Amino acid sequence: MGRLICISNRVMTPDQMDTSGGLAVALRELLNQRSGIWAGWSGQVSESSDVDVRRGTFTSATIDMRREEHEGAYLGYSNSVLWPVFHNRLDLARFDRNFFDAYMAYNTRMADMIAAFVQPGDVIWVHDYHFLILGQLLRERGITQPIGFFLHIPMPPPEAFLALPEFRDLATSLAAYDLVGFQTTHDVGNTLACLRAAAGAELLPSGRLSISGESVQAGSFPISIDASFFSPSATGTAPTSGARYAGIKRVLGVDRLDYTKGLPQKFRGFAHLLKSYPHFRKQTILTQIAAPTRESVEVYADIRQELEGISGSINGEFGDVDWMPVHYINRSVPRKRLKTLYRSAAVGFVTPLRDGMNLTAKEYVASQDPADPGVLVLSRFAGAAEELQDALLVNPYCVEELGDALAKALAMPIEERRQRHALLQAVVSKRDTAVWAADFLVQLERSAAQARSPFVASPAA
Ligand code: ADQ
Repeated sequence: MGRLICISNRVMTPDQMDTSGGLAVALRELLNQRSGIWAGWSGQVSESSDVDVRRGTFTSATIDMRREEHEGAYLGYSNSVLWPVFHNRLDLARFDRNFFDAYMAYNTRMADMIAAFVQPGDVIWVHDYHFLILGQLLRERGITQPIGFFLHIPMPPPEAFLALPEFRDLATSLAAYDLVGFQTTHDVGNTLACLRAAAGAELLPSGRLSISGESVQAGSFPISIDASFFSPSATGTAPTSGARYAGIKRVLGVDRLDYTKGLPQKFRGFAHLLKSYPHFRKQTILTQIAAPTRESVEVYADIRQELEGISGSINGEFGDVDWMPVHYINRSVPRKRLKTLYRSAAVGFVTPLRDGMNLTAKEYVASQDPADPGVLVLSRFAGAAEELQDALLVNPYCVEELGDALAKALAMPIEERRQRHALLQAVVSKRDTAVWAADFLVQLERSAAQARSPFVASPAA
């Protein structure tokens, strides 16, 4: 088996013991097994061109971003253009030609660094929207090894994709990969529609997509979590969800503080519950953990202020000396604490307006006591909804629907809670992140072999 080279925006170094998430754990395991290289951003902004290489059970290779790249490629093109457009928020996109130039410049420097490492037999796996065009830049440097790409965020419909001034370049650059992976079958459908509209792509009888004389395989690989970490039978787990917050049922939200996560609507949905179902007053609280993120992008500062305003007004309207309905915590919490919180919550309230997958939904399910599980209320527009059909699925834009779903969840009989949870748990525990990554890599090598086989019809044949 050849070495694996992973490229993602943030990177773990071999000396970093504390892995913050399931994906980091899974990638580290894979890289250990395949004496791989993890390449990306060091997290530092400087004018240095040095590559920081650290060797351990795997190797990390990182570069600093130059100030112009940080502003133009990272805060600019990645997070103020691609992120809003791919989440169908054209109104929040900031189109600026300099952003794309900086994105190209940063991807080019990353391609140069990786090209210097690649050896025969290596397999390359590029992650996410920060590096959409990296595959093409690697091909231009003569790299013929298998290259796969996985998009962690949703693929937009063509109406949004075509609003990107660079839509043609982005669409054709995907043809450089052997495999492009998405979170859901819906994303794969959008990809086909976008590539058709942007670059005249066609679906070949082999199932591959042909774009500008090249062919690429597209597939759905729903990402999962490290379910065993969250399992209630794991050591160090808190009391069951039966022992609720002093007799009060907790509705829990855990999100990055991002406009895609639908937090204002979520808060208003909770207010609707208190207004329309007054018997739940003093019987329930909403705990919202919201980790600050991308604070130097203006819209992120706006949403923070908006949420402080809404939570204050709900507490002002409904709160009492002995009960505050909204507990809004504006920071990140350690994963062990998160597990305890998930376990103690009667309802997992996960209502993004749009989300690639949403790992919180899966983590909540995995943390429940099967004998007395809580209820997952989940947005239809989270990628996770494609698999988690037995959650209470809601329209996250409709505040009344959110409040009604909470009322239903809080009153749900134990038999129904157990039944729904068993079905959801079966999905979550079926494939963990390690299985997800292994599936992707098997498909990648298969697709690369198919593309290089003289017996497979090429698009021109
Ligand atoms: P994110 O948008 O970051 O990821 P999500 O899938 O919810 O969204 O993952 C967040 C992770 O961070 C979860 O593991 C969660 O536990 C943790 N987290 C969130 N808020 C936290 C807090 N306040 N404190 C501590 N931990 C917190 C992107 C895409 C998603 C996709 C993932 C993985 O936007 O759609 O599911 O990548 O592919």
